[in-house]
Amino acid sequence: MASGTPVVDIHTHMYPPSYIAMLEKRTAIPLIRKFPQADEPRLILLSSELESLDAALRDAAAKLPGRPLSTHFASLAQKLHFMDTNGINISVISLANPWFDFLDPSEATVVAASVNSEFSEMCAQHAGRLFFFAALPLSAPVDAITAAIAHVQGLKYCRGIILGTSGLGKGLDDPRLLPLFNAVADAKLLVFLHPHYGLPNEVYGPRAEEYGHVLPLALGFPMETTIAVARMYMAGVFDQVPNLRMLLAHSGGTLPFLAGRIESCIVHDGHLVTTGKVPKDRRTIWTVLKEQIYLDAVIYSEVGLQAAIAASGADRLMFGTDHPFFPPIEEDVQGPWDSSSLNVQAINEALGRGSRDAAVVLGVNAIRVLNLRVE
Ligand code: 5CU
Repeated sequence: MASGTPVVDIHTHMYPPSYIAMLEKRTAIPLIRKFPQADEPRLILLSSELESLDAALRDAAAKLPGRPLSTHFASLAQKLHFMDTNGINISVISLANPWFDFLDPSEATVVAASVNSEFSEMCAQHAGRLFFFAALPLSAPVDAITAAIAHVQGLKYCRGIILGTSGLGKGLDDPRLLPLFNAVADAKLLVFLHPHYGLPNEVYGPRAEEYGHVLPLALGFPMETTIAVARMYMAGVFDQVPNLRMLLAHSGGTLPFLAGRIESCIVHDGHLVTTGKVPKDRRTIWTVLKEQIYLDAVIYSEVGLQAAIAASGADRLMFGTDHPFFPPIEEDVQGPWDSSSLNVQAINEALGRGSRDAAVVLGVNAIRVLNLRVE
């Protein structure tokens, strides 16, 4: 990393202790479960992990489900240690998936307020090094969600909202979300869009278990993000909420690569064109990418990053690590992580080590866009 360049990690998660305690009590995913054959408890989050969870509950010799719940998920000291060993000056931490999506409406509001306050207090312990994206109680009534937006807007270190793709249960093109998108935009909070639900498990085929987490994480997650944003675009959400600003996880899924195809499908859709839904002066998805969307640089290779740069511009890209997911398997987890250094390497290869553009992506953009200063 170029010396003097502030490095900001905008994609870095935690489950604070109160959230961990909640998952330990659950019997349906997301949950935390101990298995006699492993030292660390297992964190089971994804529907694609259900089959291996069932198998491990039946047979102690079966492969362990989910991922180990290491101290990296819940310990603030560990987050700071990770930052120090990976050359990261500032982190914008966020609750990891699936946020509060699974909570009963009767408890969502109270749990969200408490966890968001917990994030704020963690940031206060390391003022200037930590900021956070809050999460909303999306299963609660709309009035309660609006009140939650006002609550987090008032938290000193909050810089945005982390949001999944399910919205109020029907996706992000749901018209009921418009007042909420307006409220978030008016509060000048950036929406960090992050996947969780992936694609239906059938897509991965009957042998999916043999392939570990590769298909749901490498392909399911990015496609989920791509489809969610394409639905928002097709529904006109970006035009209806012009001051909405979104940061897309994993360099926008496949959006930079597929934007041209989306455009071509729009202008060649006879029904859309003849019913006046493709006006000549519409903002194309390319324009929305350059005006309302930021992308993280969590794509692990120069090729993907070049697509993100071409689509949104280096001034709209921000470094991230996805810590504590993707720990080293064979090296020391207390040392540098290659899931972090691969993203630094991609930035250096795409933009030139030590260049202004590399510095901008590594940290300058995040500081500017998210106002990462403590007044
Ligand atoms: O490994 C995983 O399942 C995940 C996850 O659930 N969320 C995330 O941000 N990255 C990886």
